[in-house]
Amino acid sequence: MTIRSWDIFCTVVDNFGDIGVCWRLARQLAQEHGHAVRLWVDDLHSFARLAPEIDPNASAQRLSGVDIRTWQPGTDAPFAPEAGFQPHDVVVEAFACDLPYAFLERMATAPRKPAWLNLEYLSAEPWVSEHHGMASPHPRLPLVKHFIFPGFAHNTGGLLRESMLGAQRDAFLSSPAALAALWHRLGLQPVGGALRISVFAYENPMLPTLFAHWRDGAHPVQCLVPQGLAAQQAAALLGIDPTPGARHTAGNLTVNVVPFVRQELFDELLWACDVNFVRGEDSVVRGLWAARPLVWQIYPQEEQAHHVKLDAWLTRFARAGVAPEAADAMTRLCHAWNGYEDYADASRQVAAWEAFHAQLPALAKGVDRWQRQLQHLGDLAANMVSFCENQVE
Ligand code: TRH
Repeated sequence: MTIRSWDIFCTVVDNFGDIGVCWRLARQLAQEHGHAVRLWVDDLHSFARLAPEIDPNASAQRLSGVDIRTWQPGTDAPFAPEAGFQPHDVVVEAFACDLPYAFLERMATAPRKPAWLNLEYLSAEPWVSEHHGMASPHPRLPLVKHFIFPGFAHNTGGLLRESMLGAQRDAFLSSPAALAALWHRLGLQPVGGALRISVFAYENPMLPTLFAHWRDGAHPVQCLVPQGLAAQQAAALLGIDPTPGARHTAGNLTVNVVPFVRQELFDELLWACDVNFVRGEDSVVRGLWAARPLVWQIYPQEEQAHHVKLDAWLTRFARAGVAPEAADAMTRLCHAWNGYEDYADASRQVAAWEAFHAQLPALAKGVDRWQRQLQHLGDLAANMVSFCENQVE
């Protein structure tokens, strides 16, 4: 079927990953494919953190070529026929947020039934390839939903990646003025010769150990902590404010609390650092595209289900042609950072950092190699367009 327009429904469960992914997808479909995109969001306050132009009180607004509307899950009234709008060519329910029944009825009775996609959470697990594209008929209405699984392997939806991202990164890295502008925006002075580390994380029991080790270590470390959970933890530890501009220096460690910046600037922060601690679903992908050594704090799930996901991801990294010692160092530090039992002891945590630090050049090469391979999967937005064009009647 021919595709020209999209409805994307997003609910903000917690944090920024849901809206982060939906906003990226919506912008890309509008800007790179020229499609009409209507993005339905239930929490504009979270959204405004990533895109400060968003008016949190406006029920309809337009930004970056995307038509942004508010909705409340479970409320049918705004989607009744009297509301007067037709569903677009493709309807995406992001992360299994249930569509309002009134909207589903509109889809079922539309002159041309839309393609209906459920965009799933990201996982590197092998089963994802088998489930990507699966169809599920609605129990009552004449509609079929298809499941789109982003992923790190062929036969998945791939990963979101803007077509100009590589060129933007190269331009940024070759421009001292762009780098200086970033430091200015973040409100900090770079510490000469320091290993620059960004820490975007949930509260993490290993943080005090790392801080103490970096403070007493042989190499200067400048640690940039975006405002939020990790900054609150860092500030409480160091006796500073958890607000942007706060700074602490002790021994060889400097910690800067930096502002939570618009989504595009977050990429610049990752490009400008030597090591990036990332979290959740969207920033781990941005960390990969930054092609720097990265440490992933995966979103915690019940019964340690997230450990299986993390290990699947680490296995894929190890198979991407990276030096075995580097892959092993990455695994150790990710295990320690994600609270694996083997790393409960501070001395094992420090050893994991030291092993990672010793492998930084090999890790940089390995991540760069993997991210180049991952680009061959095509990007998720383009893959979703072609899925609808080729596989949905
Ligand atoms: O905020 P998160 O922890 O989101 C989580 C995860 O995605 C998790 O898988 C999901 O289940 C849960 O939400 C509901 O981490 P994530 O996914 O990296 O999202 C953060 C977003 O914030 C990402 O789009 C990058 C963006 N960001 C900025 O725009 N500016 C910033 O300064 C920072 C630090 C992040």
